[in-house]
Amino acid sequence: MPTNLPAEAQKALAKYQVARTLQDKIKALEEALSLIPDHKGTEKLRAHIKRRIAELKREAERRSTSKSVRKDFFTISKEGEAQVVVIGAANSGKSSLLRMVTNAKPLVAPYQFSTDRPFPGMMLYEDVEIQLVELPAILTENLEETQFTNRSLGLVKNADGVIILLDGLNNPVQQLEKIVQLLDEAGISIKPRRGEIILEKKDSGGVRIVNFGSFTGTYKEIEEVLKNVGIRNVVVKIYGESSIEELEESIIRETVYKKALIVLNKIDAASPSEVNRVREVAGSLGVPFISISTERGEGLDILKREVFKSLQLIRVYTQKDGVVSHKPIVLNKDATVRDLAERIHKDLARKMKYARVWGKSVKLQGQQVGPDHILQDRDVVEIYSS
Ligand SMILES: Nc1nc2c(ncn2[C@@H]2O[C@H](COP(=O)(O)OP(=O)(O)OP(=O)(O)O)[C@@H](O)[C@H]2O)c(=O)[nH]1
Ligand SMILES: [Mg+2]
Repeated sequence: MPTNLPAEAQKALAKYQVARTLQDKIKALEEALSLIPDHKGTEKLRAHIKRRIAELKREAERRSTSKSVRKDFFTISKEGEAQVVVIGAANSGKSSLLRMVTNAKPLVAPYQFSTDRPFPGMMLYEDVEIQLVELPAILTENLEETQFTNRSLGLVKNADGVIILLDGLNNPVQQLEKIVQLLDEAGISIKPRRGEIILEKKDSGGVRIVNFGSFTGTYKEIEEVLKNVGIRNVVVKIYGESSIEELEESIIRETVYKKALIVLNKIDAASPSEVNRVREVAGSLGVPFISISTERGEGLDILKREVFKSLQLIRVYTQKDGVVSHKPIVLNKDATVRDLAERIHKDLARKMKYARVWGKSVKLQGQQVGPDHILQDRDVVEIYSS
């Protein structure tokens, strides 16, 4: 953020920090935008502000429509180990996909909006249950927004992962670009994040910086930027590889990062050169890409595996008196033996003395480990407690 912003613009950004309602936030940001001169040095900040305004306007719209619709229609409670939503343009084959890989039987039809409410189904990947939820189309066949766009995007925020399902017969590159833009305007990023700065505002204590990663600028710059927008008491937590850009982003926007998979459907009829172009765009976003045909059943096993992989989960099997459980306990990647013990029983983590582990995370099979030992997919663990 340029440190030499006009005083009036700084004031408007400070106003944004304390604004309570959506309308006040939009007003403050619009005011700031009109006061920030447009040149190279302010380009990124202006872009962040514009996106945040779009995001707030969407949120306002979503709130006004969801009042008139019965809420329970549009919420799906999570079941299984994770919830993955399937989004896309009308007729891209979302219902067809659910029919092929889950136990659900939504209506498949050649006309658009045949699905007009979220539709859940359970997918079994090996021994893990993952819930897939088809969301009503966020784009029409002409790639324009639909009556469902805002509400469907609202559900993406709450999910553990998202499948972007593209219709291979309907300008898939353009579809992908529009969907990424819609997500972005809803404050959702599917790009793997490089770094992140979290701001925890306080009532006193000044600016405190805690660095868990690396920062490409100076702490003085951070303090300057925060002062400019009227944030005086805050704990700044730096993760990963962060720069002033991540700081700006956290001041202006509240981006949520979602694990995503880009899936192109209808490869039985799509043009191979177009498939390759989508692959390239997905690659440039850093998001995994696969192509499938729900009609011919092609690529569906790969899809299941990639969904599981993208969620970054591990399965751990507990052993008791030499007997290994059939059902895994599913944990986040990098989970420790302590996390496993806590999941089994609150007291077990406290009472645990040591564990024995078989699998990829140990050199010696049956190795004795402590609570901080990091587990890997398919480990078998026996916990010994006092
Ligand atoms: N050629 C081809 N057609 C497909 C494939 N998958 C789905 N379709 C066709 O695409 C049309 C739409 O399929 P749906 O599964 O209903 O699509 P949807 O995304 O759920 O549509 P809405 O819920 O209306 O947004 C149907 O006519 C399907 O037969 C495929 O792999 N190849
Ligand atoms: Mg459908």
